[in-house]
Amino acid sequence: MENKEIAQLLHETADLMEVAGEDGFRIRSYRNAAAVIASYPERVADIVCNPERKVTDIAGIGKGLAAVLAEICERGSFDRRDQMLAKYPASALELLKIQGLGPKSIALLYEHHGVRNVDDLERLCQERKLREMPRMGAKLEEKVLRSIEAYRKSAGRFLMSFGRRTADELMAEFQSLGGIEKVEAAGSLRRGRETIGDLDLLVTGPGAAEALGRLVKHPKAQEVLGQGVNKASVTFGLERLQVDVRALSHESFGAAMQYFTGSKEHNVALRTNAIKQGLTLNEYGLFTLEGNERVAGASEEELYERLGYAWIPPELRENCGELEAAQSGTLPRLVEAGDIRGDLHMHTTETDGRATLREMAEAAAALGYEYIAITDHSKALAMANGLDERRVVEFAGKVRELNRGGLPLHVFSGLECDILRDGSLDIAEEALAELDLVIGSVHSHFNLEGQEMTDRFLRALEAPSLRVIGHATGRLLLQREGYPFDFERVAGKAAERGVAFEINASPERLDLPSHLARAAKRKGCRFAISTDAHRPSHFQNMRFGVITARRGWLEAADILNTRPLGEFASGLKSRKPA
Ligand code: DGT
Ligand code: CA
Ligand code: CA
Ligand code: ZN
Repeated sequence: MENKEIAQLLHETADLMEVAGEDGFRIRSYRNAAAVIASYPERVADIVCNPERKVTDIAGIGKGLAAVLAEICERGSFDRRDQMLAKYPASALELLKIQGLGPKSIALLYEHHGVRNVDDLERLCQERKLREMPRMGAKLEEKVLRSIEAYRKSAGRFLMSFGRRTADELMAEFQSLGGIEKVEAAGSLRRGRETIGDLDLLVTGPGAAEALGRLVKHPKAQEVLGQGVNKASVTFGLERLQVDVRALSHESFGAAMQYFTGSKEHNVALRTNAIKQGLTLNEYGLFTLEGNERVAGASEEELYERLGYAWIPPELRENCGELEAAQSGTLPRLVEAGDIRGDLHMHTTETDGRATLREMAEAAAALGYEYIAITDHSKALAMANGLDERRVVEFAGKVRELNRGGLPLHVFSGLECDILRDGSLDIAEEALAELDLVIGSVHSHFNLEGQEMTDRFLRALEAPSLRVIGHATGRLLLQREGYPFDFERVAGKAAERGVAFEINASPERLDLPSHLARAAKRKGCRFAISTDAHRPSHFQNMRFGVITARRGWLEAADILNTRPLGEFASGLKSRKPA
């Protein structure tokens, strides 16, 4: 069992105990252990099974938890969890994901109205009975109904990063079987959507049939949904992500990649165009309507070419103008991971990051970056020990000092400065002027009306030192919708003021969303793709930011951190980014 799976069992149990109103100490110890295990560098299950190791040597794991872990590794559950599940069904867990309801309310609704799942809760709201409960009211009832709708939209979907990890794991296993000519991910993962519904893998080669067998017998396969000669489907891992694997002949591989990459809308438009040319397109190839002769199929390139299109990067295949552009030779040259020369948003032990300034700088240098900006939090984020004016000035000095220490990259001093409710920045302009790069972010008062939020951003954009707007919509994928505001107006002003939008590459944010990045580009905006790293390993998330930028049709020239150091530095000084 993987660390993440163990952590999930502990969290789940803690959630249910919270619903049951149990003693907080036990709940906290489960949650702490879950956090420790989730980020532990070794497989904790291996330590549990190894008689020569002691799991209690891990900080945060005591005797009680060691027994729990032994039970989990033996039978995939533990006593306390089973007891809780007997009391509250697993479906009660999804109620905790509805914004506006805490564990106490859920317990109350369960006891008084037998609410056991989201459907029950929705019915209760529609019958206007939630508002009659003590301290709940009509406003909460409306909020809960809205949250249910948002929850349903995201239910059963997974973060792109999780899909990528699972795909990489399975693809490596298939490769190791031998006889695999190609194995690739298609579907929404290949298109770089921020969330995926299921995973679509394609294999070809003499070992392809064996790969299907490997999938259905995989130790992490929970349920086999289907198994045929050319296709197998399972639910995978505790998350029960659906994985479809298809085996194809060499001559059909390109056509299958094209078909199963989608999107459906893109494919429908492409097929319609094929028919106009007397051709028919399916997952096996491109054929003549009369005579059914194969004209293409082994590669996507030949298929698009035969239909009169340039090859279209998967990120653009949403039928949003890419087919027209591919016909007229006007596709953008999308930014690539290799174009990125620095990371412009990260945190250190100065505030809530896990590594020091120097450790972050060295880790970034090891990735080959030419520069980074270190942008810790400002004082409004007291919980994160945000910097006040005095510490901001000191911090700028520390960074100057660091740059004198012979690092192989340049460090810019920065700040992720809170945009307060009224749109003013949290730190006085005098102190901000000491820094190279100020990002402005919203971290509070998410519930403003659209107009007020728009005014808040418009005012923030007046601040002389502001260079970038951080994670502009505030969305948290699968958890929280972004707050509403007039994006077009804010983007218009950002372009005028020479303020760039961040594309936050953290997999649970991917903010700006790609459609807004495209809209902002049309307004003349520039962008920064940044990871918001809180530890060196987070630098790896850059790829997800780049994919999001590509889905927004962005080119290297649109993105500040593709500039060579000198050009980037003079752009910061001259205010108008080049
Ligand atoms: P997802 O899994 O919800 O994140 O989204 P996709 O795009 O991966 O959708 P999925 O897994 O249902 O199908 C993969 C691709 O296969 C899809 O993008 C287009 C193609 N496809 C599947 N079913 C159909 C269909 O009925 N008609 C057409 N034209 N294409 C289909
Ligand atoms: Ca899919
Ligand atoms: Ca699928
Ligand atoms: Zn932030």
